[in-house]
Amino acid sequence: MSDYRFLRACRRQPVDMTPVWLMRQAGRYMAEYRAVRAKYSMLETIRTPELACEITLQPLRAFALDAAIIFADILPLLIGMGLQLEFVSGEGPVICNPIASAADVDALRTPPAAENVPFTLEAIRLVRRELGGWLPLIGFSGAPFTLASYAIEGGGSKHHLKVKSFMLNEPDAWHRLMEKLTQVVGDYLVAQAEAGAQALQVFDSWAGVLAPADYRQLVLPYVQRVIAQARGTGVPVIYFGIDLNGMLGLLAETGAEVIGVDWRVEIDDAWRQLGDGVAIQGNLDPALLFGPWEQLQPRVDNILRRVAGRPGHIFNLGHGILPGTPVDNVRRLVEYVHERSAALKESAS
Ligand code: 1CP
Repeated sequence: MSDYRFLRACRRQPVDMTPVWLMRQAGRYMAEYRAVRAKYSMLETIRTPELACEITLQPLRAFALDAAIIFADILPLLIGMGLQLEFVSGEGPVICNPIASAADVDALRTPPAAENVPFTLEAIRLVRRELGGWLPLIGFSGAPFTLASYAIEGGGSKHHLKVKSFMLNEPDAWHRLMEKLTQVVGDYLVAQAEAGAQALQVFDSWAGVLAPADYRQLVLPYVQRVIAQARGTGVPVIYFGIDLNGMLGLLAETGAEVIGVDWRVEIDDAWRQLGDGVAIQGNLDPALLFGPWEQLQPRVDNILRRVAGRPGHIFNLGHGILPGTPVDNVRRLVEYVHERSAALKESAS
């Protein structure tokens, strides 16, 4: 049995205090990160295991976090499949040759992770060596739908109209695309666990743009397959998306041990809908970190009060930490979640 607070919470075992980590905890809000990125491009930092390792460790040195997450991105996986990805500064990711037809789907390759993204697997091995027994390491992948969305839209999107049109107009090609992504994502998750990742998070950031019936029919079966494959390695799996609060009952069917929730739902309400079979991660609005501590603290208390010490809560934000987030609030948040949750447990026993 693991002694790491984070892994115990994933398995809904009791903990001494609530574990906390932050999605995108390595990133532009940290001066240390900006210093590395001033010298190397996004893809260079991801493709150089020593740099990815260094960036992974930066937030752990600065804050009392309970887990590391490997520094990488969900999108480089698409490069080996045949898509030309660039990170354009100030604009985000861009794919120069997005998928527009069934023939484009059929031309996609499905290389194994060891060939496609060996640098991230090596970075995982490096980080594990550096961490020793200090903290557990989370690996991650984009989920098939969210990757399909980038592959078809060619970047971020407001209405996700191209991906939705493709689903409707090319139903056979849609399933072939999801099959290919499922194969690549499943293999990537397993390879990360084999390289040393002790938990795996599946980011389905944009699945919430779909109606529940479409999610169930066109997306959920693929999510279930990648999660079953990942869980076959024995490590806990976290499934995360935003705007999924209208389909929490369905998320309990993904097979993930932990479900990540955004901030548009009260955490106890979300947990009631998810049921007793899963742990929960979230759900602080990342924008709250821009306010004064006096505003932030009662909102953190609200989450802890609603969880009421129930085993299986991992404190996190409801989406990634935003560039410009005041570092002092991050430090204070992490310390406060530990102190307050420990005190609540003390007074309850
Ligand atoms: O330095 C920079 O300006 C690059 C910003 C950046 C960073 C720090 C990007 C570009 N990716 C990352 C790293 C990253 N991406 C991590 C690192 C590990 C960590 O510390 O948490 C992770 C987990 C991701 C995952 C990711 N990338 C997601 C899923 C999570 C989410 O926020 O929903 C998504 C959607 C992406 C795509 C992506 N990559 C980068 C940006 C700016 C985006 C989002 C673009 C969009 O809004 O469509």
